Formats: sequence, C-alpha cells, structure tokens
Amino acid sequence: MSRLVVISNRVPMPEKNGTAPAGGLAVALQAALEERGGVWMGWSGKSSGTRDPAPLALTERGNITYALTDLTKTDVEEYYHGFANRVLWPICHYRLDLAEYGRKEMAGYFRVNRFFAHRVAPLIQKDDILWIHDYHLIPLAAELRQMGFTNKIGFFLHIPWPPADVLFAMPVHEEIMRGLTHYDLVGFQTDHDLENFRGCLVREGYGNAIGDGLFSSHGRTFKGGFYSIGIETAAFAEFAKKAASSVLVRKARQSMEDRDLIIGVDRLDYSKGITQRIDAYESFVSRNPAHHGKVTYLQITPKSRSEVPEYEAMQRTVAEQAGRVNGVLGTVDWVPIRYINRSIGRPVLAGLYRLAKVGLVTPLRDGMNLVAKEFVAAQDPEDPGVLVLSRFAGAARELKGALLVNPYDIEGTGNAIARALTMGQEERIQRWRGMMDHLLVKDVQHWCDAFLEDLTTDQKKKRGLRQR
Ligand code: GDG
Repeated sequence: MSRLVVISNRVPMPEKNGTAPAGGLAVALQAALEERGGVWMGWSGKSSGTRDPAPLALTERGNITYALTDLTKTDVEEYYHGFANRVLWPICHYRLDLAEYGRKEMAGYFRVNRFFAHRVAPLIQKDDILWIHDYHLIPLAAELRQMGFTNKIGFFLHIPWPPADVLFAMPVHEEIMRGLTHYDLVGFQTDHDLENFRGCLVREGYGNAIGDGLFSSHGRTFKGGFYSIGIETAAFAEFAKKAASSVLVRKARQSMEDRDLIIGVDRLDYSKGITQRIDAYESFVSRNPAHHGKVTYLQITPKSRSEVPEYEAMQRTVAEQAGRVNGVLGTVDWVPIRYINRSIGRPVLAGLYRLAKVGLVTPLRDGMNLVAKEFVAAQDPEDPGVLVLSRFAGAARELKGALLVNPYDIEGTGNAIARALTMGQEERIQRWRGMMDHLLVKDVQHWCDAFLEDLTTDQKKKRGLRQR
C-alpha cells in the first residue's frame, strides 16, 4: 500500500500521546495516515516578517510525519486573508457582491502555492499518493507537475463549487480551472457541485466530459466525483449521551427552566445565514404568543476571520440584532435569545445538541455542514429533536428527514420552527431514524475510504466512478 501525503492549509496536530484532536476530519485522515504511513503538511499558523521563513518543523508520531511551515506576514495577508478568504470563499458561496479582487492578493495566492510545492517536495517519495484539501491550495498540483512529480494527486473541496456565471466573474478563473485539471481526482461535496464544475469546464472549453465521471483536458484525463463528508457518527452519539448528564450541561438545562431549547451553532460567517435566522425566530415568536416564555433560542457563534472587514462588521450586526429582539420581545422573566460569541467545549456542545428540541441549521450556502449531522447523531432515539435545515446546505442532499427550508424566506423558516416544536413523537422518531441510519453508514471513515479508493484505483480496471 502506498504512503499518503496530505496537504492542507492548517494541520490539526495530534496530542503528545498521538491522539487525534477533536473533529471528524482529523480523526479520519489520521487513521488513513496511520494505516499507510506518510506525511501531513501545512501552514503552522505563524508568520514572520522575513522573506525566508524558518525550515519546516517536523514532528514524528509513529509512522506519520507532521510538517509545518511558517509564512511571511505578506503571504498571510495576500494568500490567506486576501485571495482565499476575500475572493475564493465569497465566490464559492455565490457572493459576488463580497468578492474583493486585487492583483497583489491573486499573485500572493499563486506564489504561496508554489512555495508550498517547494517545501513539501523533499518529503515526497516516488509511489506516494497525495491528497490536497480545499480552496487555499487549488494550484498546488500544477506546481508539483511542473516540478516533475507524476504521483497520483487528489483534491477535495470542502466548500461549494459555483455555477459558471458566478465563477467567471473572478478575474483569474482560467488559472483556477486549469489548476484543477492537473489532479487525478477532483472531489466535491455534492452532485450539485460536481454538476457546476462540469458546466464551468465544458462551457469555456477548459476540457470535455468524456463519460463515466471522467474529464479530458489538454491530453490529460482526470476523474470528478462527489464524496459527501460525514462525521464519526457512532462515537459522537455515545459522546453526546454521556455529555448530556454532565454537571455543566445539567446546570445549563436548569438555567433554562425546562423551556424548549432551540439551538444554532455556527462559526461567525455570512454564509451561515445567522442574521436571517434571527429574523426567522423573531417572526416565529411575534406570530406565536402561545410559545412566549416557553422557548429559548441558544445561538453559539465562535468568532472567525476577524481580520476580514465583512466578518468584523457582522460580529457587531449579530450582537445588535440579538439585543434588539430581546429588548422588543423579552419580558422581565424571559430572554428569547441567548447569544454566545465564543467557542464552547465540545462535550458541552454535544450535550446541548441532545437536550435541544430543535436544531436550526440555515446557511445561505454551505459545502456540507457538519453541525446538521452532529445534531442528528446526538439525539435521544426515544425522544429525538427536529432538524430545521436549509435546502442550500450540502447536507440537505442527504438528510431527507429534516424540515427543509429556504433561509431567505423568513416567515417560511419561522413556520418550520413552529412545526418542529409541535411535531408528535412518532413523526420525530420516524424522521430521525432514517437520517441516523444513513449517517451511521456514510460516516467520515466511509468518506475517506471512498475518496482514496477512487484515487488509487486504475481507471482502466474500473469503468467509471461510483458516486457516493
Ligand atoms: C467547512 C465547510 C463543511 C462550531 N462551533 C463550535 C464548534 N464548532 C464545530 C462544529 C463542527 C465544526 O465546528 C463546523 O463545521 P461545519 O461543517 O458546520 O462548517 P465550516 O467550519 O464552515 O467547515 C462546510 C466542512 O468544511 C467539512 O468539509 O461541512 O460546509 O464550510 O464540527 O461542531 N466546536 C466547539 N465549540 C464551538 O463553539 N467545540
């Protein structure tokens, strides 16, 4: 079995005893790396002022080498904040209005990808399989090919892929599209994303769809597929069950005085639809006086990317909005929204999911959304809560037992909240069971195995791709 080299912007470093950090992706990739041996390379998160950053920091854990590189301050500004988070992120989330193009940032993005290629090159052996993750590193395969590497290289995009009309508004879309054609396998979260990619490729003549999931471009053939990322379903279910009876979660429950709990958990990001969600909750409360004083909406929103102006502004907007709703609708003994603007511990999070009657997951656009899957896995099988899920989350392609909503439809989402709170136990169990059975099979291990199998299987031996 070939070694595996994983490259991602950041690397979730394991504990000193080798345990993977929390989070399904880290656990699944670490398991795949342990099985095959290999390297996980990425940015250390540190930046220096010098042009010549320190050598790669190598940490050995068993048969895995973790390799971290520093970047310069300019690199971080241009590659990470500038192009990845202010151009590719909004474009891939269909937000042309928020994309801020700058020649300097675009050049920085390609420069840092070349730098990553040179840094990882000495660690790559002839038969290694390379797996590159996410929008930060799209041009990496092209750089490695130019240096003469002929290894199998796969790419997985964790966020959505937009339709051609959106992508082509980006000045360097041609380089981005061409970058993807240098992989052997390009994986997306859903069939919709793959379909959008196919449209982009074929419309501008970057390549052709030649059937069975294969594409051709400038004499190269590569595969495209979709591989919906999962969570560690069984382990998370067990974890949530234990967590629900912990002292902290019991205290939280008491403080809510047995009110029905509605929970929302998202990084502070405009793609997550948090402001629309608060509007929907306000609409629900205003139109349903019977629920006044009987419900608490807990929104947990850790800060993220505060260096990007849109995120900083949003932090203020959400806080003001929650305050306004509480001011208008709250009473002396009832606070309709509890808003927490920082990260909370994973055990408390899992316990709260289990206590909640409703999980509100209403992004305007999302590659997958793992919160939706975690909420389902955390439920009590005898008395499960209801998931209210945006049809624009990748997870909606799989979680058919959720109440699917259009997050732009404020009243419609408010109605779904009311329906979720009053849904009978039998229907809740039936909806939950279907979703849970699916998540137990399509867990994160399945995702990892499916991608690596398609990347390593010879195209000639295998006609086309199984879609997973
Ligand atoms: C990208 C794509 C895709 C959140 N708050 C806290 C906390 N979290 C954890 C959740 C969940 C994770 O963070 C968020 O994952 P998502 O999938 O919801 O969203 P992104 O961060 O945007 O991830 C997304 C994903 O990549 C994987 O491919 O699904 O579409 O955008 O696990 O539980 N964890 C703790 N405290 C918090 O306050 N401990």
